[in-house]
Amino acid sequence: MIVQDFLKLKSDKTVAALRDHLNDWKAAPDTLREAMEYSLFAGGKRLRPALVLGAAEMLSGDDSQALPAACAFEMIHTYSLIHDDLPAMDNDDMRRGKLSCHKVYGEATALLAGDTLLTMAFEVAAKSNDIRVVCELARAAGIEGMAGGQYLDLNSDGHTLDLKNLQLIHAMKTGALIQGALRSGAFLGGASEEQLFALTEYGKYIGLAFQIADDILNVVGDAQELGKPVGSDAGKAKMTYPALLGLGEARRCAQEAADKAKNALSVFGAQAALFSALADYIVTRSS
Ligand code: GRG
Repeated sequence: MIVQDFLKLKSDKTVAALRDHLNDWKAAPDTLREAMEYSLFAGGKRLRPALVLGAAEMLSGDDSQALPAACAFEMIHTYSLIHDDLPAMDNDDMRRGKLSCHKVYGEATALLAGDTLLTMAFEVAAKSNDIRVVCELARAAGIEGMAGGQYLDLNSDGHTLDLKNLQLIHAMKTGALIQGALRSGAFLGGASEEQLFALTEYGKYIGLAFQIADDILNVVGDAQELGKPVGSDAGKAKMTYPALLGLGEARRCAQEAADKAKNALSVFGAQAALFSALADYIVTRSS
């Protein structure tokens, strides 16, 4: 199966399950639900749920037990995008090719839509009946993960960072959720210690490759394909891989990270062919 087909298959499953979860909350205020659905169903690659489902399937041959965790990771990711676009953070008007949530529903509703997705993600994750998944989600999204990384990133604008600090911010802000998604899929697929370690390493390196590729796309990407304007990082004097190392070296670092990710998969042999191709897709993607 090619990577695009894999992502589409896992995306379709996740979207259907997300709709079921939202329909369960019968007493939800209409406009708040609409704002959550606006961002949740605006498209996107659904990379994090695909990692949860793909890891569980690679290990156990079945991904159905991992569907609640896949939904929970996508809910957290969508909350982060809604909050990141707010004027107090990155102040972006466009996301996934549409107006940002706060541009349509106002700041207070967008803030609450994000808060609600964050909170309800834990109810959904709990449906996996595996406390390790709930802890993994909290750690990935929390102070040593995405929220902590976002704080460091916002407070580094305009300052010169060295490569070590830039990598730390990338690992926390973007890598932690990607790694947590893989580890959750690994738990649900019954991973051995060795398999869990291998998927954790794979997650570390695809997370880095993903963020470097994101930095590069912000310089040379196509706004139409990305669904958001390009050049915004330079406009905000953000420290990124291309800003620090130049485009050529940034591309080399992205490919090096993808190669390390692929090496980490050696314990799985041919079973990991899809995840291996996914590492290459992450650095060559155009959106
Ligand atoms: C608000 C706590 C809080 C955190 C926000 C993830 C994040 C932290 C901000 C998003 C801004 C950004 C551009 C981050 C870099 C990489 C990234 C997460 C890009 C968006 O993820 P994709 O490409 O998005 O997977 P889609 O739309 O495909 O789901």
